[in-house]
Amino acid sequence: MASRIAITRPVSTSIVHCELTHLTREPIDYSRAVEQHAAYQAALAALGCDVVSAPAGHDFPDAVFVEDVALVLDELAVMTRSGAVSRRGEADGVEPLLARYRDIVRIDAPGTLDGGDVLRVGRRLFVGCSSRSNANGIAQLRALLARHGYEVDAVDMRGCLHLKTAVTAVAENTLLGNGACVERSGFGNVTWIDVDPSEPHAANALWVGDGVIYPLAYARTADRLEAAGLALHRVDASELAKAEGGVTCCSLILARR
Ligand code: CIR
Repeated sequence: MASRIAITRPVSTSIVHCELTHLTREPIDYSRAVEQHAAYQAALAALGCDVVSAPAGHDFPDAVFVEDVALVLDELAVMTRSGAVSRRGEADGVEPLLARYRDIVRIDAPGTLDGGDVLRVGRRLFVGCSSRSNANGIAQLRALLARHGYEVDAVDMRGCLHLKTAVTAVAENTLLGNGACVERSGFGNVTWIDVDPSEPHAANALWVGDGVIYPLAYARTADRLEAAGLALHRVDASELAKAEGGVTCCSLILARR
């Protein structure tokens, strides 16, 4: 039995109707997206996760982006409330599965929060002030987690959908980021790796155990990560990238307790 569980969710047949904020709509090849998602699940398994799938939510175009519906910590899971109204029903398909592994608490109206806006660095949670996560949602998160010893810091960001579009953790206390979207000084005393300037969308990487799942599209930033000694598992994530999704978005990673 693996020490981690990765919760994923199938690509919805309605994915072409996904939310888009910063991208222009392009055709998405559903079969190709499904194949790429399967390869992503295989990468999670190769990195030591038991991969479990929540039931498909074909009525919800963005359901594959399961990261956004919850924040999972060792102590509990927080069901979020997306700032995108079209995504609010997604949680119903994931919560019963998550409840097998964690006690559940939730963000209530008028708060909004997307999991993609929450970056954990040890006991600090950085939360992007975005179109999806508002001040009330961030304040609720702070109140829910204070008793578990987490500090919650709101982070200003610009020009990107979620905080983790702009910055992700790639190793202990090590962040990969795009300084055009976030101020690196806001993240304290960490090792910071900049994306290559020619690859502004390259900051979304998924650190799992000893490896990092990373898109094939960003060769120059991949070179920087490998030069820093990181073991990359490269995946083709091009179809879901057209839906403004990256590699963190398609799973919830839980330590098995
Ligand atoms: C959305 O706009 O909600 C989806 N089309 C993409 C969500 C990507 N999720 C993430 O970055 N955590």
